[in-house]
Amino acid sequence: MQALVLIEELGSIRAAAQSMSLTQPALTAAIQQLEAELKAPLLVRSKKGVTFTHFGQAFLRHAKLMVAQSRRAHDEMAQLRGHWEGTIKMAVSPAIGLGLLPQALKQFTLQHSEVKVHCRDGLYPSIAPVIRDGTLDFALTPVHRVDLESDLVAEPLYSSQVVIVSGVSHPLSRAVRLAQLQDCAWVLSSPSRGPGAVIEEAFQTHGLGMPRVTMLCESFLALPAVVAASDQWMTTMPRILFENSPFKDQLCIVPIEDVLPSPLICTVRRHDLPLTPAAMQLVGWIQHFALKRL
Ligand code: TSU
Repeated sequence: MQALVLIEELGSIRAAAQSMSLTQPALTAAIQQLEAELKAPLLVRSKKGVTFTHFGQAFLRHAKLMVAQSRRAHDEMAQLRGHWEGTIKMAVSPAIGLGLLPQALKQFTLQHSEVKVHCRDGLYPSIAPVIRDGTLDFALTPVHRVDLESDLVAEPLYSSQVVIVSGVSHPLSRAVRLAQLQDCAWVLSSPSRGPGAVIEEAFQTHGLGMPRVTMLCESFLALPAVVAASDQWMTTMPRILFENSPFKDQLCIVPIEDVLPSPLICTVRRHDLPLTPAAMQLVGWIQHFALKRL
């Protein structure tokens, strides 16, 4: 199962075998044995590489969950014995990555330097599949609680402050009402249901119909640069991202007086996968710094 997960992650049987310190023929034989047991082909090998069959894809969903569960079980047993080791896998929104995470990680690693932390960018709902398949222990991301899928749980941390941002020479960079921005071209930083689409909600609340979205830029590294380079686009971003942007000189906050939605940042995890003690401690530090902000 571990091998199948690695084959998908690394894209080849050879790379998976190498990462498991096995020879390629040994790994191929193990997979053939599994295929015989399951009476179904899992992989198609060709000169171009390896792909998963329909059976393989179905089996991979179980394999991912079991591999992740087994990692958590080992980590939890070690941590309960007082050996603080293992891995925490998480995703964070940009506001968390720039705000609470650095302080929380500093405190956490002072106590538990042997626990590895894997951290990646991610927003709900795009991140939901990798929480669901067990790849991630949790994500720190805005969620509309009414919108949360039933196999996940969300615990609120704090509300993120959103600002509307344009390039300094955008003709409407000094606008004060949302209605003035009705004909603007918008760059969204996430699809609908994600926090990058708050402008859709804001327009609806103010009876303005839908904003004219001309670009979806899901990279928060590229977003400030893209908007700074043009006098055409408006976007929304967490205030902390604007404040820390290397393009801040070429950007400005549009001083809109209408109230904008404040996405509620939550800890999101599978409802049936409790956090390991180490993951709980890291979340505890994040909650600690979130409370200090209130
Ligand atoms: S954040 O999730 O709070 O970082 C966030 C991202 C994007 C937008 C608002 C808030 C537009």
